[in-house]
Amino acid sequence: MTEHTNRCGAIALVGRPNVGKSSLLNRLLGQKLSITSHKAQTTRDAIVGIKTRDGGQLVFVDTPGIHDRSDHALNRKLNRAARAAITDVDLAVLVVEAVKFGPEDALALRALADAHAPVIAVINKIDLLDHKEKLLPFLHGLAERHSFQCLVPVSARTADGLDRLEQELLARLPVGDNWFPEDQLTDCSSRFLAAELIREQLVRRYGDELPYQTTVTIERFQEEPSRYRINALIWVERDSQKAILIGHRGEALKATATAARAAMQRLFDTPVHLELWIKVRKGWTRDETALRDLTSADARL
Ligand SMILES: Nc1nc2c(ncn2[C@@H]2O[C@H](COP(=O)(O)OP(=O)(O)OP(=O)(O)O)[C@@H](O)[C@H]2O)c(=O)[nH]1
Ligand SMILES: [Mg+2]
Repeated sequence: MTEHTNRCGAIALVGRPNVGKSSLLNRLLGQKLSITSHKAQTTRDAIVGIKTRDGGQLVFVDTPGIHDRSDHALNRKLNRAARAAITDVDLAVLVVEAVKFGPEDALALRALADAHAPVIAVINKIDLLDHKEKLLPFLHGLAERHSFQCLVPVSARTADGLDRLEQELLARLPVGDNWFPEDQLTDCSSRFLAAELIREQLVRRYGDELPYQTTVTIERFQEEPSRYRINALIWVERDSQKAILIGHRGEALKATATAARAAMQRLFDTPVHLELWIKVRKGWTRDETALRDLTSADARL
């Protein structure tokens, strides 16, 4: 009986911004799916990543970082998206950074405790620890904050600890058939993923220069026999931001497009023709309606 047991369930990756939730997902999947950067609040929507292996299927939900800023409509939307993703999962992973635990980590833990999901604590970035002996007291402190299922130190960068994490996760999922075909990576549409890969370049290149992150919509996504033809719009708030993104003689925009196109070709495994345009729309990060219009167009399938 036991050797044929198959398990399947949803696992939310939750934590404050920048702890490495999306990096962890990509490393677990063995494929870059969710965008990452050194800037906080890179992930904006719940992203589903599916890992099928011997013994079952792990359906991960990467979530926006939970934070304590509610000044912008966008900030409120990110917290709502993270909390919504927690409500319906079989298991949650609280991702924290070794050896840091601050008010936003506490906020994320509280959201998980409120949702009554069983929680595994993952302590990421152990590769950065200069003194490994700092880890044990940190684990003890963490264990006192919540009755975690278990605590697993890992590094998304080096993959240290990830085999154990996967085993701990799978063992706690409900017995049942797989939800998705074994070769399916995500339920996100290719349009959505294309927009994300453009946004990744913007966050990485201009995260420090633009006062707030920009958004991207896909105007055209055509799957031709030999390539994908993609036209995308980058929305910014001011003409000065548009000028930064275009750069001298369009060089900056060209570099952004080239990098995004390369990432798309890797993910879609097909040649991509990409056209990027920039439009100015004032005040969208503060305006709930504009935000809905802009972010719903490229939602998942
Ligand atoms: N050294 C080290 N860096 C890591 C590790 N995991 C992630 N990072 C880095 O941490 C930064 C944030 O990673 P993300 O995966 O984007 O973090 P996130 O938690 O998804 O962030 P938000 O989407 O903003 O909530 C990036 O610069 C990563 O390269 C790790 O194990 N070790
Ligand atoms: Mg993320």
